Amino acid sequence: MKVGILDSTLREGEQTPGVVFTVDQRVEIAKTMSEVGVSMIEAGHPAVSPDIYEGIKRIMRLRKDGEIRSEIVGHSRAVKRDVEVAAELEVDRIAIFYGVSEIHLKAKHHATREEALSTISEVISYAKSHGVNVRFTAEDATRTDFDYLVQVARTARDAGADRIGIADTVGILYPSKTRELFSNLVAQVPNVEFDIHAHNDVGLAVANSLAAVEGGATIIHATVNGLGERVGITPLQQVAAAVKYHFGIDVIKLDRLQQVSTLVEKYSGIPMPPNYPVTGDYAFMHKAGIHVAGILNDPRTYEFMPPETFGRSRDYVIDKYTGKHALKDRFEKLGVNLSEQEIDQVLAKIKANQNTKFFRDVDLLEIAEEVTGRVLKPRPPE
Ligand code: AKG
Repeated sequence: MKVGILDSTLREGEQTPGVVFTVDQRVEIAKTMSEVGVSMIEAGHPAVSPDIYEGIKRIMRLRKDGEIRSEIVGHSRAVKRDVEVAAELEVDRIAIFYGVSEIHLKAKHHATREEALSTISEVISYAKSHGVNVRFTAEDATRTDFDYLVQVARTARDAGADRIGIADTVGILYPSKTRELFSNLVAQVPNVEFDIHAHNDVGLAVANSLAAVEGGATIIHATVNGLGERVGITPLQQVAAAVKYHFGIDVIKLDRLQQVSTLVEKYSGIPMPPNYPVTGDYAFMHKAGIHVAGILNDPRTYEFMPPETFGRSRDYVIDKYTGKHALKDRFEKLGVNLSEQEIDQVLAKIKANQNTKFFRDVDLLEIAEEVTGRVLKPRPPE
């Protein structure tokens, strides 16, 4: 099994409502994504606006100087003018997209199936004449008649595309269908590689991306924090963790995920929910007494991914769910010695305050002083 990541934070990610990256931010994100080790960076659609054009220009300078190692992809409609704009930036690859479902053919392109095939072929050949690699993306591929999709993919390959993107544009796929779709495409359209671009409308983007890889896709499109149109596409942190633990493949440096997530959270202005997988504040935080007692004995009781893999550490919450183990551990960490009986008394007070959401260390010390009648000095933090 072979798989890499295309990071589309700068293209699909900027299509999130309310998100606009500056040129400097675009360059910083691209540099960081290259350091993190993604195979490809979709750096934007340069015909859309001057700042995207300028961003790609600066990214390509770093690429030429060897500071960015990931392949740089420029996005393009199946329109010659778009291809020319991307080609003049000397990107490694131009990604040309065209909606191929009946809905897209009729409502957007006003084209017959045959007309669509000839546009696809002509524009790909035109891009190839600029000496650049080409990915063709079949937009809305997952609502496209399968036999026609095969025709589209063969046409794109024969015109010179070495990768075909299968876009689940409306997020309608389901994992078993995804696997079947990709294995059938791989069987019927040889000598080309496939990408999966999965939207997350019902939360299945990660599952569909994994299923696509099982079916033979070799590149997964992802964005940091799952940004993208509507509710976004496959989140990088989730899919990278899943590929690591289910397929045993390190697609990127997992211990840099927290840093990229925080960077993109800052530049996008889209806050990271605390209960978000891998990079949310609560991803490695435990609460119930039984859980905390378990992880204090052996973290594997309630974790299958060690937080250290992601450059993080585990923690637990103190509230009415807390048990004695957690409380003893917390006071030990604070360097405060309490007898068994004192711990029981502190715990009783915590449980009596049922509406307190988090007992901080200062709150615990205050309760402990009240219970013991002693002035307690915690060990200064390291
Ligand atoms: C979509 O259909 O949602 C896309 O953004 C496809 C574009 C591409 O992957 O090239």
